[in-house]
Amino acid sequence: MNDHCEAACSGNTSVNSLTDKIPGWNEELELAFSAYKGPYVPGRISSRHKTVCDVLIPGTVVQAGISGALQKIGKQPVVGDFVVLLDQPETGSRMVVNILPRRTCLSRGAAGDGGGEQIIAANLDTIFIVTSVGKDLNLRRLERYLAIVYSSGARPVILLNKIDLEDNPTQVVEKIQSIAGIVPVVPLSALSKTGLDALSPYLKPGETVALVGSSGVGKSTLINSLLGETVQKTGGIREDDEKGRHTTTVRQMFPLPNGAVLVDNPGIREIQLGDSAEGLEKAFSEIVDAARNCKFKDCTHRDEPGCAVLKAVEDGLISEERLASYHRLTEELIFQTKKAEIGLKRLEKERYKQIAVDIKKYKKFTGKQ
Ligand SMILES: Nc1nc2c(ncn2[C@@H]2O[C@H](COP(=O)(O)OP(=O)(O)O)[C@@H](O)[C@H]2O)c(=O)[nH]1
Ligand SMILES: [Mg+2]
Ligand SMILES: [Zn+2]
Repeated sequence: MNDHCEAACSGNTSVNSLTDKIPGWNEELELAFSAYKGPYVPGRISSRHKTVCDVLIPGTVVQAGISGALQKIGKQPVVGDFVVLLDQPETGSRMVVNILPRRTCLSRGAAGDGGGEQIIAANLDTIFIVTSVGKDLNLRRLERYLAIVYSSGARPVILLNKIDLEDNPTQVVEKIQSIAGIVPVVPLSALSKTGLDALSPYLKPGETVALVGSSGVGKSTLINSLLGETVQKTGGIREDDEKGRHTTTVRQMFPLPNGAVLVDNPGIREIQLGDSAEGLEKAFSEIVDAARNCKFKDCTHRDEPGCAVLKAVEDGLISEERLASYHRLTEELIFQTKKAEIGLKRLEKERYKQIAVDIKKYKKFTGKQ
């Protein structure tokens, strides 16, 4: 065996063995990680606490701190991140020293105060938007979720849970499908474990799937059913409330036996639309398509002459509710963007103020006026 072949072969073995041990690990990550030699090991963040992370490394889960250098440049590892760990057995300390390139990012929009986006989970392949029959079902809320999920880069799938409580689930699915476009809508019952098979295409080995949706729709029940054991408390316990007394773990990864991973509640509840312009366009693709034929390029589809969207509404091709929802979310997006800009300006002002205070202190200290 020549050197070249040996290197190539051992490279392959290491990819294969790591894909088994770190769910979602692939050749791209392997390549990115190959720059690290010595006491470094690859891992994946399975849970994030204030100053430490739980990190899945081949064979086990360990706790690790976050290197000062990473913190200094404002890079924060989040659940789902593939990371480089510095393992120092002599001191028993482990440190996350770098984050490997992210495939997808779920972020809190460029929210008002201070500006800048905050990433809350990374490398999600699919996001299950969970809703349930009955009073939780809210098409407008689903449209919002869709826009946010689209902008993350992950594939959205809508799950209609608790169909055991519904006489005509097909009708409800059709209703949801009317706003979901090409996004699949899967009816199921997490409690009685019916319809779960339809989820298997999204739960293949190496796939990372997060569940989002209002409290009480059955996310934890579904995780328990898919895992075949009770790992999550269910039934109105506010385990998804970061401030709640019952907080156990937030944004945690649960590996399935086949090598797929589930992430419960990545905190989408507090997400603003932020900079989801692209997501909004995908969630309302039929409106965007129709708008190509509007007379004016900057048509707002409210009362302009020659508006192809209004014409489509008139012809019954697009519902009035859909257009109203599009208008509402677009306005929200504009508002959030403005708020973020104001936040940034204020932050700048505060920085200058601080500099002025520092200069004053310095002058006082040196006795200069
Ligand atoms: N009838 C019925 N109840 C369900 C189903 N899935 C969950 N539930 C119930 O809905 C309640 C909330 O479920 P939970 O999993 O805690 O919701 P989460 O807040 O989204 O995690 C619990 O009482 C569950 O037993 C289902 O498929 N059918
Ligand atoms: Mg729950
Ligand atoms: Zn128009």
